[in-house]
Amino acid sequence: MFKKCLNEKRQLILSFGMVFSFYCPFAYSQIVSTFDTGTEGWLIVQMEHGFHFPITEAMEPHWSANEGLIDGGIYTCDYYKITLFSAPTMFLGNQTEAFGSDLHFDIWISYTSDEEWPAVILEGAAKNLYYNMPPTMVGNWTHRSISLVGAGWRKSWRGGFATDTDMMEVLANLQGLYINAEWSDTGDLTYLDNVVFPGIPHFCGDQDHPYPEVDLSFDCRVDLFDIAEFSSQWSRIDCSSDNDDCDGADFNLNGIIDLEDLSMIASEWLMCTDVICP
Ligand SMILES: [Ca+2]
Ligand SMILES: [Ca+2]
Ligand SMILES: [Ca+2]
Ligand SMILES: [Ca+2]
Repeated sequence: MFKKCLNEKRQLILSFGMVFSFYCPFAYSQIVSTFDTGTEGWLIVQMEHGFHFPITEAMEPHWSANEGLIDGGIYTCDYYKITLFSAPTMFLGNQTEAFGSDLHFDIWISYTSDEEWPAVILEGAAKNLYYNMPPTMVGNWTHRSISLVGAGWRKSWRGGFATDTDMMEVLANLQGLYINAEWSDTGDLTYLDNVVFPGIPHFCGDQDHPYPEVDLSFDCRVDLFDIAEFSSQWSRIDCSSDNDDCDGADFNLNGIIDLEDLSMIASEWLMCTDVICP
């Protein structure tokens, strides 16, 4: 048995068996996180007791170069009421192409209360879907494969079963993909590796999520960060291609930064074109 989260790392390293996973040949586009060199944008988030939304906290997971199933992996202790791994925006947005395919991942848990809990939660624009499973064996990497169809999914932790239509609806505007890191009533220490999602990678700046015209910070949002960058260029009269049109702040390309450019920010104020927008 493992007693505490971080105190037991030595024991964990010794216990890591190499249980390799097998995936089907890749016939469609997919999004993959193998964590070989870092956390790849994943977060640890908090859900309320009972696996209720909203998500109320977030932080970066721990990363280890050699404690994944293969090379690097991410892990978390039991930091929150309910602690979950949260996928980056690349996994989100319109993922209807993923319908009918399988989500894969490898997970390693340290503690269990031997109860069935949500293994994966999908957050949609108007509804959420939960896939309950018993815990994996403590101290063993276990491969999980979960079908992205209605069957087997529920509309809340203990709620009614979902239909294919529910799954299509959620995948059409996927707002969150969460893999549960809580498998014990007491402390947890959970590792994750090799997440394979059969969808299309989405990110700010791609064809479906272009930068707003006045997005100087290139985050697909027009907000105070852009105002800050714009202010640093204010009243310049030397904008040209030599200085990238005053680092992009000369929106109307007339060589000067003035109220006309500011009014263009105003016209796009709070615009969001990101994969997830508030
Ligand atoms: Ca890895
Ligand atoms: Ca716990
Ligand atoms: Ca911006
Ligand atoms: Ca101008």
